[in-house]
Amino acid sequence: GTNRETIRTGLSEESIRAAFLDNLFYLQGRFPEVATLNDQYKALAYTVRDRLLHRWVATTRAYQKANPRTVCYLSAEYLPGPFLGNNLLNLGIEEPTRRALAGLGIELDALLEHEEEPGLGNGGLGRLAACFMDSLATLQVPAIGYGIRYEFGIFDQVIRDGGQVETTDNWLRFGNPWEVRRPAIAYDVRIGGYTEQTTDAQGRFGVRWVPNEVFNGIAVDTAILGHGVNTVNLLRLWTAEAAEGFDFHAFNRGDYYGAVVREVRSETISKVLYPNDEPEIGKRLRLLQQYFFVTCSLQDMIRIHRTTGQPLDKFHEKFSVQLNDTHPAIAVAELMRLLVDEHQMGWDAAWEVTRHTFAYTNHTLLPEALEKWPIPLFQNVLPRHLEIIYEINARFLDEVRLRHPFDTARVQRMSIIDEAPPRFVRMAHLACVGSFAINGVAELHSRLLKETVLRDFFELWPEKFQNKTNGVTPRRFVMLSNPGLSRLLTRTLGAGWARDPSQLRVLERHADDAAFQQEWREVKRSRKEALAARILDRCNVSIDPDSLFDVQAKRIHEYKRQHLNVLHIVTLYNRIKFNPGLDITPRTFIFGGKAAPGYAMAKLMIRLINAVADVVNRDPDVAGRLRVVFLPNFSVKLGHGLYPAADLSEQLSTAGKEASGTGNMKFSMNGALTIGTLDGANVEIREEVGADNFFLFGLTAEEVVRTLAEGYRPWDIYNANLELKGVIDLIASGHFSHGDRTVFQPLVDHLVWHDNYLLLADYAGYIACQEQAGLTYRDSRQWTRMSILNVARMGKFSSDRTIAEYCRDIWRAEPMAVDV
Ligand code: DL6
Repeated sequence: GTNRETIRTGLSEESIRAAFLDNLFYLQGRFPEVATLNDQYKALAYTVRDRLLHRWVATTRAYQKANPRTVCYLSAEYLPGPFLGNNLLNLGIEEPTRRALAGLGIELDALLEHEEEPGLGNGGLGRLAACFMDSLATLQVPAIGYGIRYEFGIFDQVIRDGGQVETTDNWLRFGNPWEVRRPAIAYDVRIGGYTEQTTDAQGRFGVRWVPNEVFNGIAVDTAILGHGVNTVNLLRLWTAEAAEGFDFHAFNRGDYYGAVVREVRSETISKVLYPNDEPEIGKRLRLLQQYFFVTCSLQDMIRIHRTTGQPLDKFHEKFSVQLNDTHPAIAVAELMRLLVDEHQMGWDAAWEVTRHTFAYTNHTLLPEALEKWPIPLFQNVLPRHLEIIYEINARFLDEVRLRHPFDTARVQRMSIIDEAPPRFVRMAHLACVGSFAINGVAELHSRLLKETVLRDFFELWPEKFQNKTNGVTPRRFVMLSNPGLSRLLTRTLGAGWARDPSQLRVLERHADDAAFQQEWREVKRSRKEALAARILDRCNVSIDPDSLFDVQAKRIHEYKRQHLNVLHIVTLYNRIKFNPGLDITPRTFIFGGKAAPGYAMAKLMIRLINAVADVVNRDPDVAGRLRVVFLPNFSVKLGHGLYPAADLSEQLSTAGKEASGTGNMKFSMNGALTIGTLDGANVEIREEVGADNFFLFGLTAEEVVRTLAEGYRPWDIYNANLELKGVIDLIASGHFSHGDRTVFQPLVDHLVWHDNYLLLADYAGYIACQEQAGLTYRDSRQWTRMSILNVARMGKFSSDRTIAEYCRDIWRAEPMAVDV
């Protein structure tokens, strides 16, 4: 007896099984005997989505009624990871679902494994946006995440002959059961053309923008359910389409083909994610993408605001809009345009609304990563916005001059326009001028922002500057990825820790308890075995679960220094070769991460890792002591298996370069110890877990600056440290490249002559610290104690804490419970 109601919403095993069969039959025209794995996956996904929609409608109704203040997160990237497992977890129906499927002879884990995740981001910035969406819903804060529905996300990485090869990520190939397309929610997006002065009937001047292209942005929605609550917030991603009937000129001339080609062009806007974690200087399509999703999102907010019956000069009371880095910073000019040109608001009133609407998060100090657009390109794509930016800038620079008379250098430095030919629009400056709050993503980063890249702005508006240390969601990164640890935590502490991770502190009492330690090690051991099985399957390398799993997983970048890790591996290799009986802690080094396709040095680093792996893994002299694995195509999903299995987490960035890091948090929350520099959030992690439970090495950010200023000479270090010299010479000799001395020469030359990221300066300290870590690992009681204390003290790094701070200090947003 399963009625319609329970088929759509029921949470019992029987309802879920009936719903699954119903969806298999009516949505896909399949029955169990012929259903493929993908059919089964989709039938289950739709079953879960029905249960989300139920809560989604309830949430929308509640928001419509109460008209709460709403957070809008504007981000060009989201990396949500697979949805199925997370939604089952947040609905609390994993067990009945498992049983419902088992009754049909289907294994839930096979369906979970089948899901292809949306790789709509490059790394930390996109994953942070996804953690924030999870926490906003869990904290029951009304919020919308706006972004781009890229048809092709981050490329798939294949390792061929030791090097990275990119293949297209076709994540929509088998359809995406989680999204709901909303053809009725569509907005015009104009591009190019020119502007002209207008006069209305009352004789008032205005500006008309005559574009030379118009296309549409269509909303595609995904429900984001909080954990253990009914709140479902919206992730609204825009997809581009040809505007119906726009190209009537072509049609009138009978140019059917031309019109269709235009359609192809407009759809390329949301076609592919730029795979670089640094800006694409001068890439017209990238600017189009940014403007495209920003204008659709702001038009959508204005539409929503108007349904409340409130006037537009109260827009900033309804919405708080967070700019996730400068990618959406054009929003400052676009909101001005919408208010002034389209809604006839006066400039001053519009500016009051605009500067109270936006807040800006900076995610990098790297000067090469600060976005700027050449004026000729900008003018060509967004002529009206350039005029608006000039006006904003003129008024802003008057304010600077008033405050600092005669300081023309300062005016030039702060201008939104960089006057160096061909002249550029500086997006970070636009974001600072148009925002009421500016924040960095870890204490150190926020301090350095104020002292370096945004110093002038800090001097002008100190009250705007804040810090919001990043966090990660313990639902996905502990409960979902590490069910064994979660069960142990819940058995020991009760179930409250995932929502209130300060409760984890109680674990400190068990840190020395032998029986508890034993259970702790068994959990870690089982995750290491699972990872070993996956690595055998994927990479055909067998690894020993008793060895120390030493893991570095993140984008490949010189500043993140994966090659410093390699120098350590080769150091150990040399030590064993010179001293075959050497008694060292057996280690398995595991790497994961993608390199930007155009970043030659990063690709060479991947080549080096694989080359060293090849030689080390084949050398019987080091067998049983050293293993090296490069896990291809790192993703959120692979992370689920990696964080819980790690013993040691490598966080090696040159101090002052990593804004925060969030992988560092995921590892430590799963009981890995960190070896790291005083950089980004490492500083705060060490503060929380205690200096005794963290392997620290390396120069401080201040020492890095001083060392470089004093005329750094890596060549001298190379010559002074015989062991280091031996390592570098071995790489240069062709030992890892079949005798070819040219392959790694650019990397080696760079290290001994330039070494901008100070690997050689930090080498000796790193090696000594690694030795300490290796020795500590042998004392399994000591290691386990440190591991327990890490987990016990990582509560601060839940993204719930981060979001609560944003709500309190920036967004002035409050929770609102939803009933179903
Ligand atoms: O804030 C999230 C994440 C930080 O944890 C990383 O340290 C930082 O490198 C990353 N920043 C970027 C830069 N993108 N841009 N622009 O991805 O942000």
